[in-house]
Amino acid sequence: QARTASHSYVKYNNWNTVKSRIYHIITLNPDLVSRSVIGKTYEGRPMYLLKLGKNGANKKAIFMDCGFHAREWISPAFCQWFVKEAVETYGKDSVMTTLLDKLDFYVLPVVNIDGYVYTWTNDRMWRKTRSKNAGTTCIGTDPNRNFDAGWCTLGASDYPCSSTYCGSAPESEKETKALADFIREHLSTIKAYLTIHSYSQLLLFPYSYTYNFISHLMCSYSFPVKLCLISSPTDPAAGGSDDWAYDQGIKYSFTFELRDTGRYGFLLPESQIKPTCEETFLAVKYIANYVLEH
Ligand code: ING
Ligand code: ZN
Repeated sequence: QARTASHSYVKYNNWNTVKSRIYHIITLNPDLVSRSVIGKTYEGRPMYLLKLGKNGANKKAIFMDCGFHAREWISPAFCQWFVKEAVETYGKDSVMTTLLDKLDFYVLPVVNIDGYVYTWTNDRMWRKTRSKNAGTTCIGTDPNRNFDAGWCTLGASDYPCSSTYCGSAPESEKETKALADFIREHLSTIKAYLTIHSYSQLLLFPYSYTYNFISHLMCSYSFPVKLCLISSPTDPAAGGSDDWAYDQGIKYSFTFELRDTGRYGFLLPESQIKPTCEETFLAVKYIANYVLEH
């Protein structure tokens, strides 16, 4: 990967560029953003987690991750956008100012870094992690089938060559284990879990591993009609992180499927980064505000 590429929020950025932008943002906003490492990927890359918010006691937190699936490039683009927009509107926009004063956002900009790098260097349509599987040359596990939520019972494959391979066990992947460990350790503060995917323009809520809807349907919480209308169950699929987070007691747990509805699919043109991030930012802000008030 070239180290020279400069970062842009309206372009897709490779991992090195994302990494240096993260460093840059922290340096410029030390009172709002900090960084920790929650683990290492299979190929040994540090998994950076950003914490956004003013220092304060007993703050609720919202956890958001991007880049589970390598080819869904709009997803990491959104996490980067979110951090930028939050920092830039703090002190200007009253809602964002309150949110960062009263809440912490944990943002994991890319979960599956190895896969993301691989989509830049080798195969644009790669989805899974890059871990080796015993007894086959097929590589990788689907990180969103690798959580302990009805693991591998539905909509997942136990065949390592499948793009929805559930892995050898729940949390077999270093990336999913690191994420799950962090959430388990912060369960007393994390009130919402948001995971950003693409594509299809849906807001999904638990459960995906059974046909049962959760008792805490968003609409019954008087979420705006706009969000309710795009809510829809997916085809059942077990082992997803939103279902797992919900089962940990995080009742506001959602999977965002960003643009588009299929015309470009994973190859969403860069001209759509800005509108996609703007609309998604509004939704995340809305949910965060809701969580703060309930
Ligand atoms: N969609 C999700 C996937 O992992 C999903 C849909 C959400 C499945 C939650 C299971 C649980 O297949 C994409 N685009 O990745
Ligand atoms: Zn996905």
